[in-house]
Amino acid sequence: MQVKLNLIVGAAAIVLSGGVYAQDMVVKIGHVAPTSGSIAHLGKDNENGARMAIEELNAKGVTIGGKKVKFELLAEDDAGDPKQGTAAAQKLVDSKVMGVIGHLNSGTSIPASKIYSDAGIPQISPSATNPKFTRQGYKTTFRVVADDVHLGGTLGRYAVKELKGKSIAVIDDRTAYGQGVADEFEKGVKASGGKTVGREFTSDKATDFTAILTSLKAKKPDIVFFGGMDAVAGPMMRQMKQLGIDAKFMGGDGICSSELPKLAAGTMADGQVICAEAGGVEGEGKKSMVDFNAAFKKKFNADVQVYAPYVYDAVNLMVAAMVKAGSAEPAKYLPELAKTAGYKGVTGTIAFDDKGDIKNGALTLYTYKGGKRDQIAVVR
Ligand code: ABU
Repeated sequence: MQVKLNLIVGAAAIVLSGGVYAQDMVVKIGHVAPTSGSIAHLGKDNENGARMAIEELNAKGVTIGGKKVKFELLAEDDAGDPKQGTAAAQKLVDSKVMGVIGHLNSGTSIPASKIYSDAGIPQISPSATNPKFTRQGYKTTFRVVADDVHLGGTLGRYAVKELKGKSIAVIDDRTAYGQGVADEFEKGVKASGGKTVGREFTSDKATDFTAILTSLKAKKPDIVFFGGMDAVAGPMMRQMKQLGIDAKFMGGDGICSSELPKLAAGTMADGQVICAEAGGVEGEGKKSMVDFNAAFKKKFNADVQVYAPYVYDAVNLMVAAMVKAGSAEPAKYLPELAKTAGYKGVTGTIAFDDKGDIKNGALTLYTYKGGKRDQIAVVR
């Protein structure tokens, strides 16, 4: 049985039993990602990154404006669906969160950003890469990863200049992310003097790609680029193998997860896949990421998928802005958040530009060997 002991010290009542002192301030931070559906493994990865940050902050003890703070994580599932995304955003606004980390998808982050902007609540996405997210003129919208212009363009150039692709096919899932990154990839291919031989599309819920793959097979692609997520990419690779399409498989950050080899069910050859995470660390910065990955594995008994460390940094830099401002009130700490520069996170040094985008964001190119991600290079 919990025994409560109330002490009167001056004017402040202190409750010793529950770990929350009466003079503490509770600060709610929202997190939104799809923790149900086909990319729930990615949503849970993001949510765990937020959980880890919040638990560490509470264990360490943070004081804002002279008050000891207890952070509470309000985690919502938007299932990667734009309508559920706006409903989750409204729920968090109504719950009086002081800031939001998320959403995971561009297709949910973009419509939700209007709701947060109208409510004056800062939102940092750790993974939504569609450029529109930060180009709507909202002062509340931030992103700690590079965008699809950088991601798709770099992969397009890589396909032509490094992989020497001569016959490049492109597929996208018609989402804000998938279509956007595929468009940027095509631009990158063409700007490098390369050629695309076909463009097909599917959906983020499709499981049968026979028709589009059969159509592309006739064009003898040496590279297939897919704009979409790993849950679709895995079965697509399986069907490519069944149809005898012997091509490199490329994609953006949406396919670049630890889970992809499992989703491809043994059909992925070493070095066949090239993808890019929309961030990365080099040199001395690597240690912090390696340490984070080890701590995450120990805590959750799971490998980082892609973006847990970026979520972790997003929570911490939001709190750093609150501490600097001496207030967790959105209107008070938002100017400090916008001024973020030289913030040393586990994902590198973070500074925001005037749109709320990361300045000089990095990309990490990966392939897979022996069923594990294998880093090729960090590029800017
Ligand atoms: N950036 C890949 C996954 C999230 C998204 O932008 O939809």
